[in-house]
Amino acid sequence: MSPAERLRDLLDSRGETWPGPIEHHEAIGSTSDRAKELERAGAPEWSAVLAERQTAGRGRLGRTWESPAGNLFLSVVLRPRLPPERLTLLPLAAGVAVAEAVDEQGVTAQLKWPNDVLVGSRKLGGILAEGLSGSRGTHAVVLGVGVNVRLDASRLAPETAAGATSLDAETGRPGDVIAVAAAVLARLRARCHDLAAADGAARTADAWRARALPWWGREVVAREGDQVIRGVARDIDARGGLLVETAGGVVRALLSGEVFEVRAP
Ligand code: BT5
Repeated sequence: MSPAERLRDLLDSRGETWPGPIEHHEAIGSTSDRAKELERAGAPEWSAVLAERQTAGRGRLGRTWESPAGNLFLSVVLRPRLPPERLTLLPLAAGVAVAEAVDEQGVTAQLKWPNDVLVGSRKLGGILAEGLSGSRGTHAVVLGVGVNVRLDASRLAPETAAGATSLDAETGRPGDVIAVAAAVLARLRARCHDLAAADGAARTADAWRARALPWWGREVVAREGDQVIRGVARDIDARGGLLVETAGGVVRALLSGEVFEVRAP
């Protein structure tokens, strides 16, 4: 049975018959680049691309996602029919889905705004949400998910390895990439469905908060574009923006960028 067939079978047995085509590649540049190509060619929503390894895996802001074999590299074409203020919650919903999928493997992950999936202070996975003006006149999003499943840390740059973890390192068991893919896809559909519900924004924000690093009230440095903002992390807002209270009590809502905790020396 091919990996794509096995993935479909696993989804079927979860009662989650997959509505789109699933492509599997032994090696590819980036599953998200391939998913964008498919989107442009008019591929249906929920088209999924899976690869055993990537040769040009991408993180956010031009960074690299190191992608040796044995790990999950998955991208999905979405055409969410959501108002703009709710669309910004999609990466957070995806983070919740990945954390839930990882839970199934017996690993408790925490989410760091906007898109890191961490165990302790180490990165288990990441999410890359890229918006496109869709080929069908709608807005499309390609959601890329990377999760370290069976990670040979010697295949990573030393500075990446120092901050990375994997399911096998956390559980002491060799992980099954296709089973993790099935869990991520099933959870992702459920979370996207939830996000579209009447109270979806609040539900998604609550689900994200429940799995977020407990940073609230702590001092952070955030970066949004060229701007550096120092303050106290307060919460996320209804759009998934990070609320940082700066000097003088002014609360800023960041919609993109990244944030670091300022640790006492
Ligand atoms: C992310 O970026 O965390 C989003 C990663 C998304 C990867 C998926 S894989 C499938 C799909 N196809 C793609 O081409 N991409 C998506 P960011 O927040 O920018 O984090 C990148 C940083 O994480 C790097 O600068 C490294 O420090 C670190 N890093 C890189 N590879 C890693 C790995 N395998 N495990 C843990 N950390 C890693």
